[in-house]
Amino acid sequence: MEQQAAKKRILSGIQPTGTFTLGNYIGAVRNWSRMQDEYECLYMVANLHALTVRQDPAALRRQTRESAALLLACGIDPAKSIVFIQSQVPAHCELSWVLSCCTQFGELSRMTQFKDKSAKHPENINAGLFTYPCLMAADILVYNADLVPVGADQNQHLELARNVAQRFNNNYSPTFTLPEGYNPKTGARVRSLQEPAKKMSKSDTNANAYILLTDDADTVLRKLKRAVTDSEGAVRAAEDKPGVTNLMGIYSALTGKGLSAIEAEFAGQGYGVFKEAVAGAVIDALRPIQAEYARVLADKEYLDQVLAAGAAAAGRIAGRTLAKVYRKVGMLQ
Ligand code: ATP
Ligand code: LTN
Repeated sequence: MEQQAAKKRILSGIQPTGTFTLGNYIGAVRNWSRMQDEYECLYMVANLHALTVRQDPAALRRQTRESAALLLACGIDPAKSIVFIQSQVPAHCELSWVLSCCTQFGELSRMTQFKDKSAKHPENINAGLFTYPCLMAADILVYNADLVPVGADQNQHLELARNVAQRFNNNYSPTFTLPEGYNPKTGARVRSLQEPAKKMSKSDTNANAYILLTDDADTVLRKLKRAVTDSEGAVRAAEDKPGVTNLMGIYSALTGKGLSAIEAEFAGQGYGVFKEAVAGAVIDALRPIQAEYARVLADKEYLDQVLAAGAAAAGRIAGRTLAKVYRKVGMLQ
């Protein structure tokens, strides 16, 4: 019998810093569920990464469970993929230390997320925020992931993970797979509805800037009606029309229609009609997710069992890589 080629492996993660936004969904999570049949997938809730910004402990605990439930509601099937909580697999932190010793201060200083988040939280520029990419590299490399599906904002961190992996392989011996990023064709960077120069972010202080996966139909419509556009009044994608172009991107990602088809569809119509159509597409996409989310959250035992099995399965793979790394760098066995 012909031997079946091993499936390539995927690892990705999302922080439990709030309810997922439409940006998280279109840029990342939606693609995760689509990749489950073709790849061996591991998806985690990155609760250790969330600590880089001050969190309320009780809220963090709740949001961690809710994030896991949302992953399942977005179509991630624990029968196909390993779903787990980052802090429940200690090998991530252990490998992170080793990798941080293979990462240069200068490399970390160039990370735009570090610069953005330091500017946003000047009172709490902690060491974890700075070494965040080392932990993210450990998340990926501890599983020797081939592919990492993320939104475009994470590409710089991924590039750093590749560089660190390569450096480790050169300094010791071939150990880590060099991971490739995977961005969706549309929606890799969904923008804030209020400040389209910025990305849509679940921790934005202005609730009108994002659509949450749990927003009801009225809220979705209201937020889209308030979305910042421009005075031209034409549905047309252009660099100097970031607000309208962003809404077209959302509509395109959810309906599969191309940008020129969308321009044709709304030719001669104002933003009001267009925004209602975008709202309709968003509401249709969220309806099944919200129903499934309510169901999963209500079944505490099921979620606990999925997460326990996920942590055990992930821990087995991660433990093997860590043992190899410790041996190679000279830790006493
Ligand atoms: P925070 O506001 O706490 O920084 P976030 O909304 O940026 O959170 P993350 O948990 O950092 O979300 O990211 C989870 C995944 O969602 C990542 O793959 C990231 O690239 C993707 N993502 C986040 N925001 C967007 C966006 N606006 N457009 C497309 N993808 C996004
Ligand atoms: N840094 C990512 C979340 C994240 C991640 C990962 C993504 C943590 N570890 C490993 C992919 C692979 C973010 O979305 N901000």
